[in-house]
Amino acid sequence: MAARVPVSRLALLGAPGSGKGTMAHKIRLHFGITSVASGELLRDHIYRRTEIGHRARSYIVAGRLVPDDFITHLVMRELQQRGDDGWVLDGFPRTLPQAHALECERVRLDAVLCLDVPADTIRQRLSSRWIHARSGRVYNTHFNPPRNAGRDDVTGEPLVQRLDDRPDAVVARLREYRERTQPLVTHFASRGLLHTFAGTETNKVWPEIHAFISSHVRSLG
Ligand code: G5P
Ligand code: MG
Repeated sequence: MAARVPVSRLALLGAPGSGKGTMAHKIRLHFGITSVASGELLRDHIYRRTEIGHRARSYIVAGRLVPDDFITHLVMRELQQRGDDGWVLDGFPRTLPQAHALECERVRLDAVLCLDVPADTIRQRLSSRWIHARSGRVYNTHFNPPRNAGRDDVTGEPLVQRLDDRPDAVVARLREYRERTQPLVTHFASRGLLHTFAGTETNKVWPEIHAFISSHVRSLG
């Protein structure tokens, strides 16, 4: 049973494959704080073949970030629907204009958790990631394999690889991260919000994040 916590507004920052989605899942299980994952929102639109999905698809396939105003609008709409509850932002903001847009809208962040994982580890993880397209459930043939190979644990439906986990798209995503997202590290550090967690194994980093959130949430009192 997940422990309920007072309002908490967190953002996860980190390269593709650094484990943002995996950590967001653990945070929900342990603290009951649900996530708003910008990539998941876009993939859901692509799956449902909406106009938004149609616009986003070519950027995602190429491993490029979608335009700032486009994703900001989508995430802000989702946050408004959540009301005053806490949340974990997974994958947003990831450019300076996106961070400024949050500030302009007076959306308060309590802390930014930055996952620092080496590029070699990331490439290995992404080449063995499989997802259930309809729900977004994530598996990894080494780390958290499905109970039946190639099948979703809940529905039994076939798993697929993400459009942007091909090696050339991964190279492009890592470049976008270096050039457009890493400046946020300095930005959030200067605001006293940045907390970095380094490591190559999620299960070894998790206890540090768990301890941080436990003490941080209490201190919000
Ligand atoms: P996303 O969806 O935000 P990325 O590229 O930021 O995508 P990604 O790939 O979803 O991030 P992650 O969530 O950080 O990675 O990592 P994860 O899925 O939890 O873990 C990766 C794999 O490693 C999984 O298979 C997991 O099981 C496994 N794993 C975890 N821990 C371990 C471990 O300890 N050991 C091992 N062996 N495996 C492990 O964005 C996608 C696209 O959407 C657009 C862009 O086009 C973007 O490229 N987009 C935006 N564009 C502009 N602005 C934004 N804010 C945007 N947000 C999304
Ligand atoms: Mg993710």
